[in-house]
Amino acid sequence: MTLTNIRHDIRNVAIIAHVDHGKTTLVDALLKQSHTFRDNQNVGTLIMDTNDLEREKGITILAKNTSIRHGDVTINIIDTPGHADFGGEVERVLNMADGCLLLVDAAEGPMPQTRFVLRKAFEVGLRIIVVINKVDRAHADPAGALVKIHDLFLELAEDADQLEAPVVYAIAKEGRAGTKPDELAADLEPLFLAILESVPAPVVEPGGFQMLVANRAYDDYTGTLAIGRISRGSVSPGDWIAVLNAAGEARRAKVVQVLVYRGLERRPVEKASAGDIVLLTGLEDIVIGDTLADPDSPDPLPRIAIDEPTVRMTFGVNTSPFTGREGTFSTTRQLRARLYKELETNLGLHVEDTDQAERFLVSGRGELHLAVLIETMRREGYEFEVSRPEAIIKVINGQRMEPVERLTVDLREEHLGAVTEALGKRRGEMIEIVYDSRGGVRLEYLIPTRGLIGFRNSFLTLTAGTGLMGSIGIGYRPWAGDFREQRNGALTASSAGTSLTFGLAGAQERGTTFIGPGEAVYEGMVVGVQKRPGDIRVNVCREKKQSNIRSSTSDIAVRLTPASRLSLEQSLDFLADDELLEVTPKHLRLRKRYLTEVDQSRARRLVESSLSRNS
Ligand SMILES: Nc1nc2c(ncn2[C@@H]2O[C@H](COP(=O)(O)OP(=O)(O)OP(=O)(O)O)[C@@H](O)[C@H]2O)c(=O)[nH]1
Ligand SMILES: [Mg+2]
Repeated sequence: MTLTNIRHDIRNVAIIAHVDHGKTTLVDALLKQSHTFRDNQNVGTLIMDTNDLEREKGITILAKNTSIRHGDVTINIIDTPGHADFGGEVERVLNMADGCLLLVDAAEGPMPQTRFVLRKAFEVGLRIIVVINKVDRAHADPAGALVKIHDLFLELAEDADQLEAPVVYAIAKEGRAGTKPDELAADLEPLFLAILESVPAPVVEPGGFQMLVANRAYDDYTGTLAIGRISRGSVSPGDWIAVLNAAGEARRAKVVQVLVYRGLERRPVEKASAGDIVLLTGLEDIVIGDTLADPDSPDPLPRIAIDEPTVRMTFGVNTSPFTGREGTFSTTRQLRARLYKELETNLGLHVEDTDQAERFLVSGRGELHLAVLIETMRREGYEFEVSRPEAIIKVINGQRMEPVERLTVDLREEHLGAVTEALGKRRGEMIEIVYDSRGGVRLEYLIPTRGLIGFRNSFLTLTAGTGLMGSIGIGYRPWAGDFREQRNGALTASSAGTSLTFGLAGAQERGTTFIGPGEAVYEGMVVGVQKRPGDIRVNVCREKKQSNIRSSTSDIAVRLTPASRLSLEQSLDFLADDELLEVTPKHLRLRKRYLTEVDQSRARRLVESSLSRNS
């Protein structure tokens, strides 16, 4: 008998890439071609993007498992999100895999998140298959993309072995792949072969049961599910195991069910062994990162390392005059409990109490990471208020340090001047500029995270909606110095009431309005943005004076420009330091932190007196 065993019947593969390079589309095709569905079953596209927000935004937010059969082999697949803000999801699940498919869009080439996920894959020691996807795109340049991927490998590989990676070309959307870009098979068989040949079959360590909890799910019938890959031994329903937590304590628990993934389903099994990816029920109070082990050999596995958050904001109890009207959950206790509960599964997130009982500091990996939490909570019925997102500044060895990102921008040459000027003002430092033959330019920047907060809106305006940008945190650098970015002033409601066409028309003479007629407003609510810096108060509830005399002009209907409604992310981008966003299940309302002029001047006096005291 050999001491180690190899599970030739299994391959565990993660799919990693920059956002939108086609991961979930490829999983669709892998599922369909492995006959997971009945022939007449209509499963649609982006099958794995199952939650509502993923469907609406067209992006993957949570990493998910599925499993297919190819011949005698079970291929466990882990789909991951490509957006940098959800990088924590990628870090969390890579330990379940032995290999990964690194997808790269043939037209875009490697992007910032390609670098991040490849580095993480190397760190975990995964074998990599490069998949150059979307070779059907108009400006696809598979050869050019491959050269850049090689450069990236040379830069990131930790040992020479890692430089060897097979390359497969694909059109995920059509479910086709091949080893040459212009000779694709009619199906994904070449990719299946590459997986079977290049992804190592799991090695089974001898010894008692051991598994790291990489994910957690919840089911009304079975309760909490602990998800992970068995690294040693085997497990069966009814087994007693030890749960080893972060504090190094062990407690005993009994496994009720052992489930494995089959396509989109979970199937109970009588036994699962090292190499299998399983879901275990019956274990309450499990935290991601815990080790489950044989009680006779309770050896903990290293907990999952996750990069630190870089952006934070406060979540507070709703203090607007409308508080308690629209949400089901609006108290400090409910808000606090919900935020801390999120930490159980959202590994990239931090939550802290503040010196004010009704405010919490929530830190994440980027604006979108926090925006998704806000949107999820409002859909659950919570109402609260949030402050402007800010970069997390640290003092390291007495020096003020701030998070810096590597930014990649693709734009048309005619927008180059405007964008480089805007990035320069935000302390961006250009490190590379590449012109292509079609009038496109790619820029690489190092830029403080601070400079990117609120930049996306202006970037889209500066490039007339044609620009692409992606960034990824690269760590802390010395503070790059102050910069002032002046937003135009807010139009704030001067009194409470219901907005009227006449009043809004008056406001529109001063700028753009965010609300339409017939909406409830309160004093200090931000109802629009004016054309220059400095807030102005407007009475959007003003009625037209009634007069008995019909004049030829007074009856001319007032024409309103439709309200320009801000989405959640646009609202977060818009916020100034002295403003808050009120979030309820029904509305997003921008407001001044201090609603009335009296409160504003009192707050200003307080700041001034504390400044003069400190000076
Ligand atoms: N032309 C072309 N488009 C593709 C191909 N594969 C995927 N797409 C399209 O690319 C877009 C993004 O695809 P997704 O599968 O959602 O990308 P993803 O990598 O899962 O994105 P995230 O999970 O958000 O990181 C979709 O509109 C797909 O239809 C392809 O081979 N060719
Ligand atoms: Mg996806």
